[in-house]
Amino acid sequence: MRITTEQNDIDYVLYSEERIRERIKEIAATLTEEYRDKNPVVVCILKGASFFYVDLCRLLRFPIFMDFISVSSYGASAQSSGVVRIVKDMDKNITDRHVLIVEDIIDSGLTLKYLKELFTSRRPASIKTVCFLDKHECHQCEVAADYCGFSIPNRFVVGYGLDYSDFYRNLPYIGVLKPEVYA
Ligand code: PRP
Ligand code: 7HP
Repeated sequence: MRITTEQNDIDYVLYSEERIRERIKEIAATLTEEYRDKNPVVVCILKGASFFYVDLCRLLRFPIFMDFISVSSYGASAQSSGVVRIVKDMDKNITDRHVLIVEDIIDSGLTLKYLKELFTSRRPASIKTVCFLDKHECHQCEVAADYCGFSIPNRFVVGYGLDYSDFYRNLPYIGVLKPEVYA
C-alpha cells in the first residue's frame, strides 16, 4: 500500500489540463481535414492512450469506427522491456480500411514500430499515427508519428492515462514523476 498521495510524487506539471485541451482541439481540426471522407478505424492503444483517445474522438467531426488493442512492454518498470506483448487484440478487420493509431507516448519507439508492422501486415488502405507525447531523444529505432501533441524531454511522465506501475493514470495533467519514486 502506498503511503504518499499521488500528487506528492509529482516533481512539476509539464502540461496542464487547459493546455492539453487546447492542443487536442488543434490536432482534431487537422485530422478532420485529413479524414473527413474516409470513415477511418481509429484505434486506441490501451491503456495509456485512453484519456487522449476519448478526448480526441469527441472532437473529430467525421464518422469513425472505434476499436481498441491492449499491448504491454513496460510492466511495472520505468524502462521498456523491448518485448511488446498483445494483451487484447482488436475486434475489427482492418483490411482495406483507413486506420489511425492513437498512442499516448513514443519513448524507445519499439511499441509503435511493432504496432505499425503488425497493422501493415493486415493490409489496411492506409495507416497513420497520432501520438500525444514524443520523447524524441529516447528513440531506439526509426519511428515517427504523423501527428504529435508535444515533443517532451527525457523525463518519466505520468497522468492523463500514463502510468508508473499502474498508478497516476487518472491525474488530469501530465506531470514529471520524482525520480526517487522509481529509482
Ligand atoms: C507505454 C505507452 C506506450 C509505450 C511507449 O505502454 O503507453 O504504448 O509504453 O514506449 P516505447 O516507445 O518505449 O515502446 P505500456 O507498455 O506501459 O502499457 P500501458 O499503455 O498499458 O501503460
Ligand atoms: C512509457 C511511459 N509510460 C509513462 N511515462 C513515460 O515517460 C513513459 N515512457 N514510456
